[in-house]
Amino acid sequence: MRKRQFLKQVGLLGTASLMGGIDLAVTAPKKSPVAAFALPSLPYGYEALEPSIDKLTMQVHHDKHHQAYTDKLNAAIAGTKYEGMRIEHILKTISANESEIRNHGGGYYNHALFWKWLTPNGGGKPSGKLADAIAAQFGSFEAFQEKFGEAAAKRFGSGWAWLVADAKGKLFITSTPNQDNPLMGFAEAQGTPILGLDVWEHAYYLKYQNKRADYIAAFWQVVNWPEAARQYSTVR
Ligand code: MN3
Repeated sequence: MRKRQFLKQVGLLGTASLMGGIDLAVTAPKKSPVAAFALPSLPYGYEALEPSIDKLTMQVHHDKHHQAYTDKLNAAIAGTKYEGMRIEHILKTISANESEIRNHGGGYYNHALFWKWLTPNGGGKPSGKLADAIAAQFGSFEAFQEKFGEAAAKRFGSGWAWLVADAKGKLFITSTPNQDNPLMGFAEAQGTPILGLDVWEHAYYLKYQNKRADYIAAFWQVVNWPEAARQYSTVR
């Protein structure tokens, strides 16, 4: 491995000298520290999603749970081939038995998306291409909501419900256990997450206790449809 890296560096130096006039002492690759993943800040206040999602849940969920996933992901990739890789690439690359990165990398990524999929001015229905695709695939927005809610309600134990787009932009609904997501090659179905709902008890237990169905109903009041549409626009 060391030797391959060395040859790679020699190769880079060779290219640089061919480009002409570049000071090799300056362009020679340096061993610089790789930036670790950082906890993304919430795009709104902890209390902003009240009464759908309560302040204390948001505080603990973001500051404690998401922070822990972030820290443990950084610890798991330190010194490995994954260091410096984009998170999407890491999740697409790992195998099912790389459980530290699977759990904490999934947790880091899923929550980073989740905060953006919620907004105090949310709710309603999507518009534009995403609305058309939902109607084409599920018959109506209401039929989609029902099917998505069912996936969220039926996920046994901890996990996520997802609206996903395949490479051709075709939508489907799936759910994953724990912190898995549809980027992972070993997930039941692969694609780009367009909307996701965290159904771990830590996401709703303080306010809703065992009533996951009430939490799912409240989720629709704070969904950030423009963000889901933006995510969908990256697919095709
Ligand atoms: Mn969570």
